[in-house]
Amino acid sequence: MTLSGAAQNTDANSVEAEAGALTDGFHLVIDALKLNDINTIYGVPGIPITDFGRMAQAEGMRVISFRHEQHAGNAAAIAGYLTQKPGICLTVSAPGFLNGLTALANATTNCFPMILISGSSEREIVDLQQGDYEEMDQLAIAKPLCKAAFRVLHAEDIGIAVARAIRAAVSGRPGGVYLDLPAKLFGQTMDAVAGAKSLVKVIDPAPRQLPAPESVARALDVLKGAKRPLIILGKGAAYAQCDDDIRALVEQSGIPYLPMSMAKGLLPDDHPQSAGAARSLVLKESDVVMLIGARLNWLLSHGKGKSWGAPGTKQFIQIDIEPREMDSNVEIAAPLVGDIGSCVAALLDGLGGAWQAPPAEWTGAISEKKEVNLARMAPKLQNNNVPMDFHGALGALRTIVKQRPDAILVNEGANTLDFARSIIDMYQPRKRLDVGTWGIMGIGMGAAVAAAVETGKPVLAVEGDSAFGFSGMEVETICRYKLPVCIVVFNNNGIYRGTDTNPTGGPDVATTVFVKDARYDMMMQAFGGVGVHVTSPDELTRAVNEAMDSGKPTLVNAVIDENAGTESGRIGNLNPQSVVSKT
Ligand code: ADP
Ligand code: TZD
Ligand code: MG
Repeated sequence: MTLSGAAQNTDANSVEAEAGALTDGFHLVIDALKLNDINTIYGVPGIPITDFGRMAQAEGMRVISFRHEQHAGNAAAIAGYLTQKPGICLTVSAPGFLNGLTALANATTNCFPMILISGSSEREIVDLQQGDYEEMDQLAIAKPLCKAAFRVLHAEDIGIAVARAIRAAVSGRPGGVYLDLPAKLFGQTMDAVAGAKSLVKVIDPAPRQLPAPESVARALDVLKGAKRPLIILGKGAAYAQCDDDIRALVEQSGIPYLPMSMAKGLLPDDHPQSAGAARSLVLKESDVVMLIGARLNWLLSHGKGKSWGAPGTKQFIQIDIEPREMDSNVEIAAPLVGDIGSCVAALLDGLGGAWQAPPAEWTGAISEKKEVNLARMAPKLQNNNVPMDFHGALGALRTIVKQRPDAILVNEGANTLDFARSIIDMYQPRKRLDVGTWGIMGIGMGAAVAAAVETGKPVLAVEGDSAFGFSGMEVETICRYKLPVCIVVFNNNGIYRGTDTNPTGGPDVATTVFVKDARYDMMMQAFGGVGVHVTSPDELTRAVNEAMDSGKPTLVNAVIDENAGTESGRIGNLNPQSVVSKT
């Protein structure tokens, strides 16, 4: 990764200073970030960080101002995921900080490196609770929600604090870090030469962590004993950026693999070894499962229960940098603790010539199942119904993504998410950004902005109408920075469906229903972007292709049959049921 650079840390000599000149807290923070190759800030201005943002821009940093801190924070998290450098989110004190905190907690949950930098009010007043402007003990509140939290009181400590924040965010299991900068710190001055010397360029911020040889041997033993092996690739594997080795391991071992949603495209979804279209079969029938950067959380039914077949019939190998992840839900027969790059390289080394590909019975059964499922799906994806159903609309987008494999897909919603995840194939690593571990709504526009800013590639955001609403105001941000983002709102008049009614027959509409036939496209037009209203898959195809060719900020309001969705998409089983009443 770029942060580590050459090992030329010593005295921060890349920041030059004139003898006798002064520097201050503002400039030391900026210089500390730049020294560590961090050149982009996502935030919202206000007291006490308005001037900091201005100065950062004046010093050549890219400062992207949002309309709400949560979306700036989500952008920072996605920037971290895409680049392996911590994304920076900058907020004002108390309320701005709290708005950013959701994103910080979400980043930590997803193992994305980011740093939330918030201005804060004066320590003396906060600690005596004397009612300062936006008073809050932010450090204490942030601590349980992130990997590490630091406060800086003296300008000469800024260099080391930024270095610690960077290292905490990206080393080991990546996550969110909070950096508390009280207003007074920014104005503190110090000798510029001493200031430059106080900065730290982090050497090797995310050191390789090699797996123990005996752990590698154990993992290979378990793998070799398998009759029905399966590899599960998670977003940790995508984050690790060792794409070629992962592909080599899958292909040389001949083992079928299942990508978790953000690992789609790490190998192309049309790869012959992909078991994506035979998910239930492989989860149930496999006898050895190797997890690479994927946790056995709710997304994998905790490795237990019906979806995994009879208890005790499966052995797990798990590759993860976090030792405490092992045995979190079920026994891990072969824990392989280390960074994915090193672990996969060690396994590749150990496969050697004696490796036997999995039995044809197993791979054949998977291929058969895939064919049946894909053949069943194909005609649905080609329907040209008006109003559109999810299959017809997503069939159109699936073709567009196939033709534009380097575009980044952002995806959130319930039905809009669940159907898109299985219907839209991905072809390149780290091209799919979605609701992640929490299944959180509201990541959409932050993720879209960061994807465009960090990669310069076109972005296609496929959004449920509810999901879009959580960050919808950021269409102004997208227009303001003229980002190549095409948003498609799957407008089914509400959450899951637009058809619910108020059980009392009273004047309020049902809790899941929105204004009928809303024109989200006009929101984009309000800020000078392109807004298009479409009702058929053909119109949708035309509008999205046009947007992606032009690179102009575009919002396509795609009318979806309000009857088409199901409750909670595909996770309705997680809803608690009342035994008393059923409405
Ligand atoms: P998914 O949701 O795709 O299943 P998770 O977020 O549950 O993925 O799991 C990602 C896992 O990857 C985490 O347990 C994290 O510790 C691990 N991880 C992240 N980066 C690395 C890395 N470079 N090396 C090893 N493990 C990693
Ligand atoms: N709030 C947050 C922050 N995250 C959530 N996941 C939810 C609320 C609950 N929720 C879901 O899990 S999906 C969803 C909500 C509100 C919206 C689904 O409606 P949609 O998608 O319009 O986005 P479909 O296509 O109509 O199903
Ligand atoms: Mg909806």
